Amino acid sequence: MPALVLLGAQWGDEGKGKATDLLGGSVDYVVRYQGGNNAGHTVVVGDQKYALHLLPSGILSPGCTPVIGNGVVVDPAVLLSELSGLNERGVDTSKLVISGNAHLITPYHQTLDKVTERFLGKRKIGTTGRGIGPAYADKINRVGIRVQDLFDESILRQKVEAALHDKNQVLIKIFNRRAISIDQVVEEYLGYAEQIKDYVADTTLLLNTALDEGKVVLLEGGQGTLLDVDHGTYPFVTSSNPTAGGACTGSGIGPTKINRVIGILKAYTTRVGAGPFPTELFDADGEALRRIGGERGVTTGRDRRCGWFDAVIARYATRVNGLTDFFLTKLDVLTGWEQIPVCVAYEIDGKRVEELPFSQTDFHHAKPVYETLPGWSEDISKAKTFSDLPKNAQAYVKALEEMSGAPISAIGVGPGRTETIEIN
Ligand code: 2SA
Ligand code: GDP
Ligand code: MG
Repeated sequence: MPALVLLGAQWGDEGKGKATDLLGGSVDYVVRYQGGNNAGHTVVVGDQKYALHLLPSGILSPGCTPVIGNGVVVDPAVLLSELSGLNERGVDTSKLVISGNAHLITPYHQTLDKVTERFLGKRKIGTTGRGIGPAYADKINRVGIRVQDLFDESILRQKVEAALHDKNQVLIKIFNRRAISIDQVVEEYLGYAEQIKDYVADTTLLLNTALDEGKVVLLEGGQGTLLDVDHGTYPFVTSSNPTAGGACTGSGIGPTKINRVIGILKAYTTRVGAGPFPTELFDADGEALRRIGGERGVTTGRDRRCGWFDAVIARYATRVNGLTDFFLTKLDVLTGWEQIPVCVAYEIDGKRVEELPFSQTDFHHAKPVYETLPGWSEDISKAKTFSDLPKNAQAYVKALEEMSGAPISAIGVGPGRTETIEIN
């Protein structure tokens, strides 16, 4: 059996955690391939709710091996506290495997993330402040520190020295901050080495060997398509590739091994952080979506911006990821609206546009063109099959499927594992 990818089709928080957990019972490995502890993936198992930031959601499926791939940036302090938090709740985390090639987030990355945002003022990205951007910048700049560097003190020291050479100048001269002590960073990070060494392996070899043996590997994305550094609403993006291509580079699994790419798609749209969002609502409907959908950042606690479903974005996600199918989530949240507007195209400078504009300026000026679909008032949270849904809810799903360009293979009607309608 080959590998499959599960990723966010919008601006993140579509319900990837729940979807991954749902598939966790039928796959052998769950791999995070990008991002870091900026992610917040919620999994609800019975009456227990878990918020995972860095660990793959598959950690909650006993038969599954969770893997942190080479494309992830790892904050070791967060890693250890997330592990001990799960252990205290009785979750076995001993099978976790971490790539030796994954890069480390250090305290100076967090400092730089925060001071840069402050410096940008009104133009800020609205990052999670976890040091994600600066850690990826160091990776690309070839002054990053990798997990494997923790196990050689002399190399670790040389790399921290190289990384801090310029940064301390920037901190002192531009941001008026104190210099960061090389000794302190080295000492702190050597302290993590002993605690994480048993988890570290060559994950690319491990995963490809598993695939050769017929095992199933699920690649779990963080954030979402429109937050991709190449394909998203740059510069209002994260600093990695949540899109399907990132699943290959961030895991070392070749594209020929992947036969399914699932886009997780919320029945409406949300975004956290700054940047364009054509269907954003600033009225009572937006407030109601936020309240009913519980739209609050899992990592930072920020209110998420809310708006109607945007089919232009969904079509774009189908295209840039080569999606095979969608999981539609949070349909239950729309229960009670008499009419539900859906954005089918944009109007830009008086012209109707069907595809996502490639120009940032055009996207900022895009006004949604809505079609209105009839809503439903019946409680759908107990629906088990598609035909259990009220006719108008069925029509809403079918309309979204048609507009989005890939079949919908599952529908979420509540946060719990069992609150899902599987189609086929
Ligand atoms: P960063 O920290 O450099 O990755 O921020 C850059 C942009 O990416 C957005 N981003 C996210 N958007 C949605 N969900 C994310 N995870 C958390 C959650 C977010 C939270 O699950 O709720 O708690 O605030 C996530 N992570 C990064 C971010 O808002 C910036 O727009
Ligand atoms: P992720 O980052 O994509 O994993 O999503 P988040 O966990 O940040 O946000 C999704 C939220 O929606 C979480 O609170 C989930 O428990 C919840 N959720 C997921 N699917 C559904 C659904 O079908 N219905 C409802 N009501 N909630 C859902
Ligand atoms: Mg999230």
